[in-house]
Amino acid sequence: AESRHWWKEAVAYQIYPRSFADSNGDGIGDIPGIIEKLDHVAGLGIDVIWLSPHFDSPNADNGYDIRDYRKVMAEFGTMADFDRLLAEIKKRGMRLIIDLVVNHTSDEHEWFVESRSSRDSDKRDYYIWRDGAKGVPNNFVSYFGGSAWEKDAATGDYYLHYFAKKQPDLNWDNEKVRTQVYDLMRFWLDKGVSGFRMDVIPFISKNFDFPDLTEEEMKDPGRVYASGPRLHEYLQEMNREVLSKYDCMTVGEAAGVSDAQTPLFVDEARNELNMIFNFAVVMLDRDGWRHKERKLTDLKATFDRLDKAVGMTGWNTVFLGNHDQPRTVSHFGDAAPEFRALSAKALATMMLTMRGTPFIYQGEEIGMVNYPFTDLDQFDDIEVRGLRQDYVDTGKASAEELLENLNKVSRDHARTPMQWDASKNAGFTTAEKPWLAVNPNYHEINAEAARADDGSVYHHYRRLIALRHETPALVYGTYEDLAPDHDAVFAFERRLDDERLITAINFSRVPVMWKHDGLEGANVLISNDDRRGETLSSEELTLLPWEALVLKVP
Ligand code: TEU
Ligand code: CA
Repeated sequence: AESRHWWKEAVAYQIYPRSFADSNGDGIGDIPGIIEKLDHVAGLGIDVIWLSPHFDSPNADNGYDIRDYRKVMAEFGTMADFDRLLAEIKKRGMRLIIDLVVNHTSDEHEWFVESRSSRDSDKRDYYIWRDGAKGVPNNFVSYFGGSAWEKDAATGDYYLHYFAKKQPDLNWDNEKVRTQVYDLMRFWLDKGVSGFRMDVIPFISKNFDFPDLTEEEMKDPGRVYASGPRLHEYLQEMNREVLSKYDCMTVGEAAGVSDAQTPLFVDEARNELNMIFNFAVVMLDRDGWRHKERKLTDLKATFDRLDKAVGMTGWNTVFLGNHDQPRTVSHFGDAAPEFRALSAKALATMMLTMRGTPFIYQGEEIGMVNYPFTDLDQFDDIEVRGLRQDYVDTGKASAEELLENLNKVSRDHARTPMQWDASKNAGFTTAEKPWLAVNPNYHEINAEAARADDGSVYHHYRRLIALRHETPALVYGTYEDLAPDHDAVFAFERRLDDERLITAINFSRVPVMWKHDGLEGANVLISNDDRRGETLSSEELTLLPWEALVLKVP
């Protein structure tokens, strides 16, 4: 049988500190703000909080550009605040994992300041430099626009940055870099954090021949960036040197990782990571920054593929949103007023009964939706600046086309402030203006109202999490798609020994029928309508629009 671990049984909740809660009225979320709101999170039954970067940073990419790994971002508070946050999380029976961003640093990190200062610097080899006299080293592109190579004034040489210019890539082939990273990991683990979410971790090893991307590879450079020759050697070393010495959990953000590569990261026998975030599901309706239609059958096939990819000796995550994605209901459900709460609950039902550790993104538990952007200037994200330069400024796309697509795909949807109550700025801040505008729908959609209403999205999540905690089959059971070809129903079974549960969800606005041997006599454990406690009297099940049931098969 499969190995049992606390991190397989856990339900995680991601906090993006900048947008969570502002305690001192400067318009920016902070650590004391998070502490004030911990009961909201604990009340859901959450086991693990993943905190997006809280480190000292000039914020070129909202903290994913770290200047000092051992210092707390001034806007977020102090190390004493962090220690108090950790203690308050533990007091509530939860754990904390933090973001490990070590593919790159900020260009303001002291290592890079020294590295760029001269070719003879003893930190020169901490980053990836190429002779300026030879021209741009290759055609690698940056995720935030333009070339991945930047010519630096001090020496005239190029350095590599897969993300912004202000995020130079570290050279992991340099043993000193690895030693420094392992040290900083120990620093936080020794403080009592329970592990890491590892930012673009598959990108750390580089092929130093730097061949050009082919036209095909150019469509998804992440595939190449994630295929460096020494990647798994480094992950095994990291595990041996650090992770194996602690009772911790690790989740790698696996941009660019194929199904075939997945077990290399998460197969237990390899001692690398516990699980990865695979982007296949969230990217199904994307073609670069352009939005495209997605069919339910493709969504189901993708979940099935990912489950088979990890098999019974590896482990997966289940997530529909994070700080880089549009809001979950807008993305996978139906944000129209009559279906918003219903479809948010349907998605929660899917996520929390699936195989893999579920990650809920802040605001998802109250069914927050995308922000109605009307102008490109309303976006804050550095990614949008890159797209404007690469597409609008060059005439490759119109501003209207970019805006229309960003209204579906932009990362800023997830970054608008958390909606706490119906007071000004949704109770996020007492400042006149938060760092990013609050969604105008906060009078209706907010945490206070959700907690007060037993029929809310919040309480639906709470019930599902409780069910998952008391049902081993929902954690350790096998996963089987029962209706892969149905174009409106997602139905799957989780089975462990004699325990069988079936999730059935209608992904449409009209009633649908689904027939399956074994439904008769099944008991409704969870319903997003009012069928809890019902016993099905037939093998035929009619599901109302966006209806979602969890059934126990006798
Ligand atoms: O994201 C890396 C990544 O591959 C993406 O999801 C990326 O943000 C997206 O392709 C851009 O559209 C991680 C972080 O989650 C993200 O916030 C950072 O900007 C990025 O790394 C750089 O650290
Ligand atoms: Ca603040």
